[in-house]
Amino acid sequence: MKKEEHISKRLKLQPCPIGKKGFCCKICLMGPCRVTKDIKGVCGASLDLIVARNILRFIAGGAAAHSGHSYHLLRFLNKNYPDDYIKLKAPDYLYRLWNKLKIIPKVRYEHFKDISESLHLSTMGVNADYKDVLKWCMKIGIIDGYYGMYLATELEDKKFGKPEIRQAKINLGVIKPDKVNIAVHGHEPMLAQALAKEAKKHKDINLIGVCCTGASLLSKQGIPLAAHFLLQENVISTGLVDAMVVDVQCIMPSVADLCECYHTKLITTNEIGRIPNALHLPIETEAQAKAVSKKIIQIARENKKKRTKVQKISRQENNVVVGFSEDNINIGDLADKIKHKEIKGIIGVVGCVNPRTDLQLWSGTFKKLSEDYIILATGCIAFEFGKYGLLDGKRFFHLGSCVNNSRIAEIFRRISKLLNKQITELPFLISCPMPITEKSIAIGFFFASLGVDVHFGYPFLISSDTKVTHFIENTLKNNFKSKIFLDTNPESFYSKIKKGLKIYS
Ligand code: BF8
Repeated sequence: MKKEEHISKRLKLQPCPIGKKGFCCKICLMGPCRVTKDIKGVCGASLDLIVARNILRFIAGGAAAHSGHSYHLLRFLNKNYPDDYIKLKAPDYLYRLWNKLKIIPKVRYEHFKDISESLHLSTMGVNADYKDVLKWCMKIGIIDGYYGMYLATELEDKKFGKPEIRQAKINLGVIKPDKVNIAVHGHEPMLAQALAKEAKKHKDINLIGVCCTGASLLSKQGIPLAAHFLLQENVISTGLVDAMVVDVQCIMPSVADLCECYHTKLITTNEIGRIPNALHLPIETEAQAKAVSKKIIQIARENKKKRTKVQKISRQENNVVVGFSEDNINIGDLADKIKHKEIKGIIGVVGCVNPRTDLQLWSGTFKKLSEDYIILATGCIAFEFGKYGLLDGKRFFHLGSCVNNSRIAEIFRRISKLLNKQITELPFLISCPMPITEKSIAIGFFFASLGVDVHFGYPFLISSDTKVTHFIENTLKNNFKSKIFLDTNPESFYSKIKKGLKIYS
């Protein structure tokens, strides 16, 4: 079968309806067990236990990715972080609560052990108490927030600078036919930043971003962002991209297939991110990043001569305002607006753009909600807002990549401090309307631990009426004063949120 045909067939794959609900246990080889409320797994695991374990394993995957990101940065920069990192970053009252609940790591690098333990306890025959498993979900959510997102954001800001507010361009139109186009894709900025520095010296080089490596360059240097997750294949199928340089996370294995259909040279740069037939140029130090950047420019320049299949696909370009952070957004003004009820609240819209959802409808929903709410956006969904002309820096604020969700948490923390309230007492909401990855679920649990209600718009293992659903919608409130809820219908979500936050409480 031709590769192009294979790609179109992929899009028709339907998800397993049982797995989608979280009702499938494939932790041991007596299964996979497809359980119901009445039928337990072969080992006797109940539906609730299986759903809870599946959620925990999802969050562990997300926290491992974010913590791996910050660990790679620490290694690259030859740095360490304080043992009491969470104590330094979290509000005191939350730190005391988490301490009481015994859900925070205390020893340096203990978070990796906790992620490992979460896999251990959710393996067959260890923890059979679904409520305790869900407590671990909160613990790993906190780890994701601080040892993943906060730490990565802080290290990146210190090394590569804080974002600056500026006009910039996004979408496939930033790929220039007359230039050598090099796309950087993934999440970690170490090689991308070195390449950005090097590319500046060459007039014929057009550096463009994809996904969160791109969102990070966009917010810090205004480097054009060509695509979010869903458009990554389109970047290659323009036939204009001479090298695609990838690091880790959200790189579809299909990009390798597409690079075989076009002239694009695929280059992997992280030791854990290998792709068959790609050129592997791993970097671990600044000197290596510099040397590899020079080499990539040479390779891409040579490769431009091999362009054969330039496609006439729509390559739109959108103007956006980017570069917001917890330091340059007007926190005092936001606090005042909340206090005087000039806005109904702030919604952090985070995460991915899932092709199984209606992207346009969700974007339209947040556009309507922006009449009453300030919208803080990160990651792929921020790109999607930019496509619809919403990233104006007035009602919609672009805060960077997905690890930069810590900026949203920090803005919530600072506003609550200014208003002398707890985070949970203020009209804040996190919405992840179109999640794809494990990371987006981990992010949701992190915000729930801060006392913020969290909305998911696509069923991720909590789609049905189980005790787990009830627990995360109701029992979380006892300790964390937050809830995690599902609403897959943009219209019903809109009409509920329109009335004001905490409507679900
Ligand atoms: O971390 S929004 S598809 S690119 S996971 Fe991935 Fe989702 Fe995009 Fe960035 Ni975040």
